[in-house]
Amino acid sequence: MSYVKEVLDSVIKKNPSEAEFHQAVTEVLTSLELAIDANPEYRKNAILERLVEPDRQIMFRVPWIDDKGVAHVNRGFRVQFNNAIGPYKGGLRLHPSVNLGIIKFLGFEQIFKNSLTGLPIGGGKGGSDFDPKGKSDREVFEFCRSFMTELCKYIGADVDVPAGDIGTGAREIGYMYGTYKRATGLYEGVLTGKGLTYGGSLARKEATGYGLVYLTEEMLKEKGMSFKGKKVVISGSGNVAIYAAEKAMQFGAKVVSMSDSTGWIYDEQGVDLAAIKEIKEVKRGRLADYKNYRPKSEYSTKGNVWSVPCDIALPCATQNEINENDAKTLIKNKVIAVGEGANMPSTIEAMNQFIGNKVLFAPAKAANAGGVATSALEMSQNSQRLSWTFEEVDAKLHQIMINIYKQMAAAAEKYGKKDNFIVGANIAGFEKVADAMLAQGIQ
Ligand code: NDP
Ligand code: 2IT
Repeated sequence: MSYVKEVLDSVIKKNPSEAEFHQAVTEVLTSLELAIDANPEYRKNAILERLVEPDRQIMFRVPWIDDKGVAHVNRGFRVQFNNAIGPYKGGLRLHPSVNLGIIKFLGFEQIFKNSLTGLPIGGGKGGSDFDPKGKSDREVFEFCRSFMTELCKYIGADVDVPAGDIGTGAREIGYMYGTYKRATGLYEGVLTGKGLTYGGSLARKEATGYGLVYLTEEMLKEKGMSFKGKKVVISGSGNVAIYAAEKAMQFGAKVVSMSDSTGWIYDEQGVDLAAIKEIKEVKRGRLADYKNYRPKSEYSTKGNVWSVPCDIALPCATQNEINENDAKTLIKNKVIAVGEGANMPSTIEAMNQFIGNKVLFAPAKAANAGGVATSALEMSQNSQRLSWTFEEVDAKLHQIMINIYKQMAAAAEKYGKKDNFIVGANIAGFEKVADAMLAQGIQ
């Protein structure tokens, strides 16, 4: 049996009922086979067995009291996956669907993504099944304070540095930072995505979406194309989606569709991003309200945005939001490029459709790495006790995304898989981590 197959079988056997983790490991390991076979040291040193087993998985009780005085208990997670190249780094997801398998898939992906940034950050992820939707600020504060009261024992600026993800934005990071500072007495860069008045970095809010468009633009450029004049469809209307839309528009594209977890909009004129920001960022409302801003737009709760004909598709909501049929629909409608803003938004079958039909496909761990890369830039600024300008950070982010494109394109070509950026990104991310693990001995 091949080494990869052996490890995959063992992951599935040892971690039953972690479907998303199985999917992420299957996707990565199968695409690493060429690099693994080329270097017998990996097997001899159990590199894959060590990569798929987190350094540690922390699970804890998060009790909090709502506005009516009723007590609730959520489950908190932090999976510290791999710190071969730097302190654990990765976001905190707050969503009712969160479970150990989801946090492990995200933490596993984060190892390779963080390696691709070229910056010294290891892989980790955390979160809770708490649902911030419909909660008051006070309730969110109560939850965040309780969550960090326990989490603060396991993290630190040189140990593990969490950040935002679905459901965790500047408000939650602020409450958590305050609790960490109070509990430990330390004023340090233990979280990223902080507010600008207490150590946050300019351009972090925009970074994931902007980075996604920078990398997708690079991929198009290589084929003599660009965003200019293209029709773009984006899923989600959260942090990643909004700033992907903003940069795509700055690059001359027209964004015609966006969505949230209840429905999606179609606006033939191109979406009014100021309206979307007001609905989602200020009012924390629903996209159904968009019609009040643009009466001629359409809103639907049936089907999804992938039925809208487009040149470029940017999934920016959540995992497995593009299945094989969605991919076929996009291909039938002549999509040119897909850039993954969310983590693992395409199923393995959907990815195979894109690659098999020569759609330019930028996989998540490369395409959305701009967020964590800029988090690492925030860590650098915190360590230096300096703040860089928006332009400085944005220029560094742009260069990092160009470098990621070059790395994944070169690795794909080196292994005879030109333009297969799934293979390219996985191998390029893997090699650096594996070499660091080999150098540090069996740990
Ligand atoms: P937000 O919470 O800001 O926004 C998430 C958006 O996706 C919302 O519009 C939300 O709808 C929608 N959504 C979330 N879950 C579901 C679901 N189960 N079904 C349908 N729609 C859903 O999160 P982010 O923008 O930060 O994250 C989006 C994706 O990008 C995630 O996959 C995340 O892991 C990934 N990512 C985020 C980074 C970051 O820096 N924030 C960095 C790299 C990747 P609604 O408004 O109804 O809740
Ligand atoms: O998935 C991701 O890369 C993130 N949610 C951002 C992580 C970070 O540490 O900025």
